[in-house]
Amino acid sequence: MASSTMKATLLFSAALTLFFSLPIAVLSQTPPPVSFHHPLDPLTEQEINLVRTIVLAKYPATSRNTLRFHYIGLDDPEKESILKWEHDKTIAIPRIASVITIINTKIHDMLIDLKLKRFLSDKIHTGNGFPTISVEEQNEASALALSYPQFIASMNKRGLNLSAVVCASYSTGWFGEVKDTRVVRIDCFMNEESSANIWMRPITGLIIAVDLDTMKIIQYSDREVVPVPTAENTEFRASHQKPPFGPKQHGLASHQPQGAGFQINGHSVSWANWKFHLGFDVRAGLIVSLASIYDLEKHKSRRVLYKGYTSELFVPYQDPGEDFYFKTFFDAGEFGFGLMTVPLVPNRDCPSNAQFIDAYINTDDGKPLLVKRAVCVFEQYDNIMWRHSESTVPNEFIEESRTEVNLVVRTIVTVSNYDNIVDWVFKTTGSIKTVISLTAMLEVRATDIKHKDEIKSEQYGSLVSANTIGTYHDHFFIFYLDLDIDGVDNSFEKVHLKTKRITDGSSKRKSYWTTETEIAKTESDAKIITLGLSPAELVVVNPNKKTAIGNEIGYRLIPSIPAHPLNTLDDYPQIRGAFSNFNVWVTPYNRSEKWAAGLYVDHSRGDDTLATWTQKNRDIVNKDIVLWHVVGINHVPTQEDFPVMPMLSIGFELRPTNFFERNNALKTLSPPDVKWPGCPA
Ligand SMILES: *[C@@H]1O[C@H](CO)[C@@H](O)[C@H](O)[C@H]1NC(C)=O
Ligand SMILES: *[C@@H]1O[C@H](CO)[C@@H](O)[C@H](O)[C@H]1NC(C)=O
Ligand SMILES: [Cu+2]
Repeated sequence: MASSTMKATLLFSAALTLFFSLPIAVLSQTPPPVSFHHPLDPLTEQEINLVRTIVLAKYPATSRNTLRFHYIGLDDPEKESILKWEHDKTIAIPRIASVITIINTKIHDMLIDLKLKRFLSDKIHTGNGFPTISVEEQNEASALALSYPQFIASMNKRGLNLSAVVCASYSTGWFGEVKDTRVVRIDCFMNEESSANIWMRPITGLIIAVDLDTMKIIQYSDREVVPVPTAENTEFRASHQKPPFGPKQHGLASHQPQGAGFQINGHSVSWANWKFHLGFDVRAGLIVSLASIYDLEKHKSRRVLYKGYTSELFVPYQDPGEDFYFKTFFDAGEFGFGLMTVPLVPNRDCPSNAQFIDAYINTDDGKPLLVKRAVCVFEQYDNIMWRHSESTVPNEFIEESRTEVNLVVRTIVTVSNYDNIVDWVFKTTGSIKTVISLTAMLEVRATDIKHKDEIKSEQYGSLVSANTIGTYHDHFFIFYLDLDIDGVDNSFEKVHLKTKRITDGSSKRKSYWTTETEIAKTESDAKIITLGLSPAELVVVNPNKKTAIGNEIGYRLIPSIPAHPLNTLDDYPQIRGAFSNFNVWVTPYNRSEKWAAGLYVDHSRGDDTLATWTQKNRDIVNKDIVLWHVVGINHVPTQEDFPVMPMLSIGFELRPTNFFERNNALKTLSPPDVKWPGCPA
């Protein structure tokens, strides 16, 4: 949730100065590489600057305070034209920027043609909800508290050192208000020398609300004084830890003497039998597009995924008290998954054999900001792809296996206290595994309770340390998966596993199970809650293509461990986050249905969500369809989540299901053994 930490401004590239200082001779020998331009490439630094110039030319007299850029991104090219372009690169694809600005408190939804350098449209949004809150606004709002006289008085009353107080801003959602404005709440924390772990040291009991349009504190109340939990045992920096240390760990390295087995050309990646494109967006973060796998037998590349990304992340906390009830965050729509993407740390976040891709996001004055190493790509040795020990044949013992090397695409989105590690893992067998790992710090409330025996009333969380309640909450990620299984027109099937009784005495058995296939005809048929689902395979098939022996070509979703919301359907956050009501949804492809909680999510009212779109109950048979998958956890904090929470991973697999004639594991030879320098073979 919310962020107030300033994106490092040190990230601006020094590449340009370097380039011009090169001697001429070098320049003439190696002309600067012309980067391959793909129509799905994210907007470049120059293009973001161009957007700014065009918008400021139309609204010249406007100061930064009354004109802010809340979103600058690539307007999705028409899918049809991209599919044609793949076969004929001479087809001109328009290059259009989608821009959301707030100008004098009016929300403008703009389309700008970057080739013609002009506006295509400029509409005022009059519906519910506001755009993503900018990082700069959050910082300005958070800073207001520190100079607010009543706040200073509150700190004095508590005996807290004002210079050691830091504040963060939080989106406030919607709770049935008839009229609402762009309001955030501010929470503050102690940041003393003794611990950098501010999240374990909240200053509980204050209500501070800021109107972002006027940038003023509009509500302040000091409700109760609760002691700030002590810094003891909360510090996380290794350099500040005191002995004893343990357990001891040995070094381990990835070493590829043959070099990387993948190529990155601009934003296009090819590796083993896979090809795909990696886009980036300030709202979605990483976008995987045009993923196709080469079929050795059919001698061609076959499409699996047209586009996949995290459409939203809903994190509702379960403390209904005055200072917590509003904490029901939408990390993509309110804060921007791309805006919150952090530069990956080589050898820490990604192994030494990784390659990195930079990204540009926009600041709220419309300027490009470089996020170095926003995405990494690396090969990972995973031991066994397939193996067998054959001991049944007399006088023969065969041990046969193939080593699995996977390709991982990783990005990390840190929204204040929580870090979300998103991995897309490609396997030569055709599977795509998507793994979300949560780590970082809990969102806690201070209490005077020091021991569980003292708890006399509902605390809405677990006591994770003395004076510290780790609030119950959920994380619901929703993935947008526009699968195109060997072609655009697909259907969604539920293959039910059904118990059959044997009553006629034809077998010694009393039962067996078999399959019954149900084709989801409309959107309602495809809404699935995986918690408690009776066994079924969830398969996206291409009903127009069959294998040589007659099976429908498909890919199935092996869902994540089930997570289901427990809030009632009429609770305001749940209306806004209604996409989490089901784990699986299927919709007909619609270019404007991208954001599962709506386009304008801050203070949204749930009238533009996956749940409202699918009320039309559209036909989904043999059509271009999109699969949406909700992955999540209901989080009951424990003492091991304090003072930091190690990675907790959840994920799903898209697995070929009668897509290939036979498994390609046999033809995928294991890579050669690696000889280490100085080691006997
Ligand atoms: C107050 O906090 C600041 C910043 O952490 C620190 O430099 C200063 O020494 C603190 N003052 C007292 C009296 O603790
Ligand atoms: C596409 O989505 C938009 C937004 O939900 C909707 O207004 C429009 O009717 C949809 N088009 C179709 C053909 O369903
Ligand atoms: Cu959690």
